[in-house]
Amino acid sequence: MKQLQDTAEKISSMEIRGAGRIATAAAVALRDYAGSLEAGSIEDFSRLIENAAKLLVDTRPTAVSLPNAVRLTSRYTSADVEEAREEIINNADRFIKQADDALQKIGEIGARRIRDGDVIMTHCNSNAALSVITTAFDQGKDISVIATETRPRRQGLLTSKHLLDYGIPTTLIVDSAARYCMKEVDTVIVGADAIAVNGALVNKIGTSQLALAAHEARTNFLTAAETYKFSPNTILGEFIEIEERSIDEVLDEETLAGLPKLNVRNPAFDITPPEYIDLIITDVGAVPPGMAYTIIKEHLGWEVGEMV
Ligand code: RI2
Repeated sequence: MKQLQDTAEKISSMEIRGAGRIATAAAVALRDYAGSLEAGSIEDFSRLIENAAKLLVDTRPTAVSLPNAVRLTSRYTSADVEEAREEIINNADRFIKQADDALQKIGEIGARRIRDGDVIMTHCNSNAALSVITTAFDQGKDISVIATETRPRRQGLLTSKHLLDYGIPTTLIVDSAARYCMKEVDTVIVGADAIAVNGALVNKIGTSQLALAAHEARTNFLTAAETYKFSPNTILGEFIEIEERSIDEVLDEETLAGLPKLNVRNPAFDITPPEYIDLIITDVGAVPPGMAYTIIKEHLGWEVGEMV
């Protein structure tokens, strides 16, 4: 239980962050919890697993990778505690392996869209987008990257460090310089926290501004998204909740104290409409946003009736 709570706390505080990483961390936490919990009956087991799943899912509301990972991991069919435990452990191991393989496939597929000499713009810090960029570089393509700073938490610094360590020339810009710099960019590639059934992309705040600027400049705009980042619940008409985080991330306590009448907001994600997205690079192929429904139906493995 302690380890489960630790993981939940780390996801909530963003010590563990990134839609893919939080999904994998949740699968690991559920696996270890299922492996060690004591339950006298399948009913007890079921209640404990449901509570654990809820604890993890409630940590962050937007990245659909989290509920998808929890749902795929916590399913079992047996009415025997030991067998159910085993099923969850196997589900988690399978999810973790598939998530890892997906990153590699996204890299291979996405790298085909990157040409020798390209300047790539990226936003925030996405393992999936980085997989595309580093795979293209590994193929010998002479590329460089413009990384946006990504206020307020400045994940662009993580991206810049990763790329520089890899040997890829990288320029950091403030978020508001994105449109100014767009004329130098050949391709924009970002990650995804969620893809809705209409192909809309939910990703780090500021993504939609990049998409708008790319659209205006006729620059390719790609998102890299594992299939487990597509949202089944949007088929039922549900909205994807946009997380509003603490305003302490925007301004420090002293500044806030000096401006008691100032309203500050900190939405963590925004929505990019499908018409601004050229392709979604998934582990099962590079698809147009209009294919989102098919991906959800064919690759997420549960029926609408099961969700309602
Ligand atoms: P990968 C991150 O969210 C960013 O929005 C990033 O684009 C997305 O997750 C996907 O990241 P946050 O956790 O799964 O920083 O591709 O709020 O690594």
